[in-house]
Amino acid sequence: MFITFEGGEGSGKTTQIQLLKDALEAKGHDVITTREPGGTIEAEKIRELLVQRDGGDWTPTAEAMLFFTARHMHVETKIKPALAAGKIVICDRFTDSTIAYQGYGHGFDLDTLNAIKKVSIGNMEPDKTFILDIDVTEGLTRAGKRMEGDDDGSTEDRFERMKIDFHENLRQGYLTIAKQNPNRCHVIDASATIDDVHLAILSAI
Ligand code: Z5A
Repeated sequence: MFITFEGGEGSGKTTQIQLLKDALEAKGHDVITTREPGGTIEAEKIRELLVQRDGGDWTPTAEAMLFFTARHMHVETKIKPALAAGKIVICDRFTDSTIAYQGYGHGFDLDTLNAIKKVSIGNMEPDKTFILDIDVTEGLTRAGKRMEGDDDGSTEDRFERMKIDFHENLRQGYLTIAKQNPNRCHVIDASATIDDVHLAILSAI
């Protein structure tokens, strides 16, 4: 089974992925977690170009193709082999992020994005997607809190620094994706406590 987590900044994906992994392993499943952009050596190199503050001033087309180049490598060399070996793969972000961020957020043409997707990964789709939905200000406050703490010295904040309107468009984009894919996508209220969000995810699984 291929499970993805989606949502805006500070929605709690990383926290919930770890809890779900632990719960599935406790039931005897073989689980790997991974993330996008990244997940393989090559894709992590592309991640640096995309998310670092000084990663580069990409045109929208170049940026979209870089996300899908990383995704192609990730799917071919990590996700498909793990699924073939019977593992559950839980991925932090996947194609829905590109549709939401580059498409609904930045206004990149959705038909062009879907054409790039087709060339890059064919019909590869997750079996289940959890969209962690949270009020934009609340999510950004959570993400900001973490940045102020500066515990890891991270400068991966190029997207977090964008304007609030962008984040609102992004949130609505995710809700539209969920409506268009009701069997695959579950919208989870991410403003609840960590434990309650986890229970909602387990019950959907
Ligand atoms: N991007 C893109 O544009 N196009 C694409 O195709 C892809 C990505 C794949 C990197 O993503 C950036 O790339 C991302 C989109 C863009 N933009 N940004 N930023 P990322 O996944 O690496 O980065 P992120 O979205 O910022 O994720 P994050 O910082 O790792 O946040 P998170 O995983 O959603 O949340 P968290 O780390 O689990 O929690 C954040 C804080 O909130 C932390 O202190 C938690 O303890 C706290 N938290 C979590 N849950 C709760 C609850 N329920 N209550 C209270 N506090 C909570």
